[in-house]
Amino acid sequence: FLSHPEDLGIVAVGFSGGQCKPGVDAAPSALIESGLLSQLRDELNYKLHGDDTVHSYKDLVPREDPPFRNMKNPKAVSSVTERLCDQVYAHAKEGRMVLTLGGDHSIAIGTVAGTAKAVRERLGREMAVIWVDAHADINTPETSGSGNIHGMPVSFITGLSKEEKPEYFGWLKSDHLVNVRKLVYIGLRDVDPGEKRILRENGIKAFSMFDIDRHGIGRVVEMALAHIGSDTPIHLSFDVDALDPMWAPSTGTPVRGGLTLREGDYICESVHLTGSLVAVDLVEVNPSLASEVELGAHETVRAGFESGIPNSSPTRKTRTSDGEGKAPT
Ligand code: Z70
Ligand code: MN
Ligand code: MN
Ligand code: MN
Repeated sequence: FLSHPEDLGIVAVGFSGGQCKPGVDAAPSALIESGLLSQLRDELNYKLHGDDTVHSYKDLVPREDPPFRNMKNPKAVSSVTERLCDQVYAHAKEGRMVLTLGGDHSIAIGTVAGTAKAVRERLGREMAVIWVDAHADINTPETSGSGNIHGMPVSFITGLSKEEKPEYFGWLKSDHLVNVRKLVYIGLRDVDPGEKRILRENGIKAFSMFDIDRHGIGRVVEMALAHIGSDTPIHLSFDVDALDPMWAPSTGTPVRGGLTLREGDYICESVHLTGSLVAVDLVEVNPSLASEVELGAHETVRAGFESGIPNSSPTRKTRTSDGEGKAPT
């Protein structure tokens, strides 16, 4: 689906307003300082587009931003994701894969909206989303107990949450949205009661840690891809808290009993191998939240680094002599 498989659009989002803990806005710089972009450029031979600067979107964050329908920082998150949607759309419209470095998971409202719209326009088809996370992030403003928008992005991008007012996500139109039948979760283990009801009532496909224990990661990814259907563009939204805190302790809401580093890598590698991957988000890395695990922040950045790169799959290395990447089959 990519007209330029060797080109990669990079968007670095230093934004943390979708939740309450500072520090997740520092993740893009930490990932870049640890060498993520230079590895993509120099070792994996991607041509990077977009600047190396981290966007803070300070101009979009209003001084006064009282809760609206129970959402915290609603205007800030709405206007940042609206801008981000345009940035991601601009890359995707050119036929590039897009890698977005978050930031908390609320930013996926913008990234998914941007790719969904570009995929509709370029390819005339609906996109699928694979959401790798300990959490379902599908609360509506009304079911959310916390009011944190990083627990709600999936409800907005599927149209389960709706709002007319443009300053409160009313900018989301039907061409930004993803069908609930094209959504699949991997890694769930901390889902709110209201979210369980939403998943059940909408028949949303979800592979929890229980399913991974039962079937193994290989079979789970196979079933997830079968659910999406072949020949469907895929947006992979990867919350680093899907990984077990042993591998990724520096995140706002660590939940024990998660994916091993290899299982996380395996998901990314397998999805990339399909040749249908059009965008990746890497979110919720919080370098400032160290833990009792030695070098927690450093390890989390490294883990995010490994899982965030659409790399190490054989297709990346399949190149023709003139340097053009061959479309994966
Ligand atoms: C809870 C909520 C969440 C990440 C926590 C938690 C959501 N379901 N997501 N950490 N990454 O507040 O809605
Ligand atoms: Mn090209
Ligand atoms: Mn999440
Ligand atoms: Mn999460």
